[in-house]
Amino acid sequence: MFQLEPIAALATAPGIGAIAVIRVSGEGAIAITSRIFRGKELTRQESHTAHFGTIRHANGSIIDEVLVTVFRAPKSFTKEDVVEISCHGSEFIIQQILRRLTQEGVRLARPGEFTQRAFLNGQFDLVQAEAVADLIASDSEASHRAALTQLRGGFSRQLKELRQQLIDFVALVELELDFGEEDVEFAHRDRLRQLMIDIRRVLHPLIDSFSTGNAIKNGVPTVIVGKPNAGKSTLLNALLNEEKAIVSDIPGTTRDVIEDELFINGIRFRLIDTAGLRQATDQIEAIGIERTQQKMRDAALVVYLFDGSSTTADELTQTQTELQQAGKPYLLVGNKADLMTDAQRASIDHSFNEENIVWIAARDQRIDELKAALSARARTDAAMQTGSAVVTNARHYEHLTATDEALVRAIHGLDSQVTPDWLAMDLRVALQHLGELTGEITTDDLLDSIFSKFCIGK
Ligand SMILES: Nc1nc2c(ncn2[C@@H]2O[C@H](COP(=O)(O)OP(=O)(O)OP(=O)(O)O)[C@@H](O)[C@H]2O)c(=O)[nH]1
Ligand SMILES: [Mg+2]
Repeated sequence: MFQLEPIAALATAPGIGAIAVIRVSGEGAIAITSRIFRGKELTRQESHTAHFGTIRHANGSIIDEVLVTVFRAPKSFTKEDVVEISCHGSEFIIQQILRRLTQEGVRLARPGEFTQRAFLNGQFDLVQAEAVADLIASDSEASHRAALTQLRGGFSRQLKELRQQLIDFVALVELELDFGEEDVEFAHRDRLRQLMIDIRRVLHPLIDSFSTGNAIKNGVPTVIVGKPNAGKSTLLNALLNEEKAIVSDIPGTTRDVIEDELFINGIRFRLIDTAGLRQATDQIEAIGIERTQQKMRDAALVVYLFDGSSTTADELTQTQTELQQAGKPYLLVGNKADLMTDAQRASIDHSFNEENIVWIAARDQRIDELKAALSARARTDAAMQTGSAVVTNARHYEHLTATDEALVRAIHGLDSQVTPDWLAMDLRVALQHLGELTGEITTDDLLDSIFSKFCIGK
């Protein structure tokens, strides 16, 4: 296996820790480490073995006691010779060891360079390489699950196979071109159409999953709306457990949108408190209400909060109709349950027997039922539930949609019996996008832009 020049970097987080790991990869990694290590001769050790010893300055004085693990090509992360030096987690020791390595001809690694080598040596495809970065950055159960699914092959394996079949067809279509005027058809049109339909069937759930993917990465945008004084700001504060928004009994207190993040059962929500909906009394309030409406349009979920002690069932029915017309998923949440009698509550529940109303008392922190309802809503999203592949990356999304558009054009071309050269052109576009997606087609610029977003040592 071809190996590139040796590189090294700290693989663990910078700062003080019990142990730090320095990774060395590339041609001569084992021999070079052996030169600065006193213990067993590393070049004679088997792959996947760990050895205790010391790292020394050129003059023989000890820098640290370490444990060195040897991985021989191609059975390593990068598929090159790799050595991992576990030393004590001191900034000073780490710098000394890295300096010793560079004195012996090792270069300091660029961000993502280990993963880039692993990709170039065929350890995994581009989607999986990008999943490594996502996995490191994952900060919730949902984002962790999405990254792990991608790392383990996710959607790219399936797309690669379909792309291969499409390549075979394109070759046949292009063969037809060689016969110019003669009316020959090597590529079976019905089978080609079926293949394109099959590919689109794989693409669509992935394209649709992007909004879920976005929600996993950036939080489910959840907007709290309702009439003034319903208790929206009180609810935001209760959920966040901090006095984020001003609360008062003056209707129209909140004028602007207030946002913050919250994790509920491993799902990230982006909560948005808004100005109460009513006929505005001044210009500033009018702007605030316009913003509320904009946030409602952008949200994935609308929490409609009403004051249960002063809202009639008829008013609520009217609100419900409006929410249904807006076409957004919503939750009806009755606040100030503490001010209501059981009979009052039962009467509203009764007129809404088809739909559950979540009852809370935001001021008293009685909001558990709402928390459960929020996470249940997010989890009913099929992709989050089953752990099926979810597209979280805008680059993937763009290639998926571009592939789909090219296939639509090609199918349309088949229907109107375009000439093989037109057909071949659209198919080539689809192949190009599929190839760039999985990394079968790459450019240096693309790789640099992807891997430079990684951290050093990865
Ligand atoms: N009794 C009772 N009062 C509540 C409850 N939640 C909120 N309030 C009171 O209702 C009043 C209005 O609360 P806010 O949170 O400011 O209402 P809002 O919906 O943000 O109002 P605007 O910002 O004006 O649209 C305040 O006096 C709160 O203390 C509750 O669960 N029970
Ligand atoms: Mg408010």
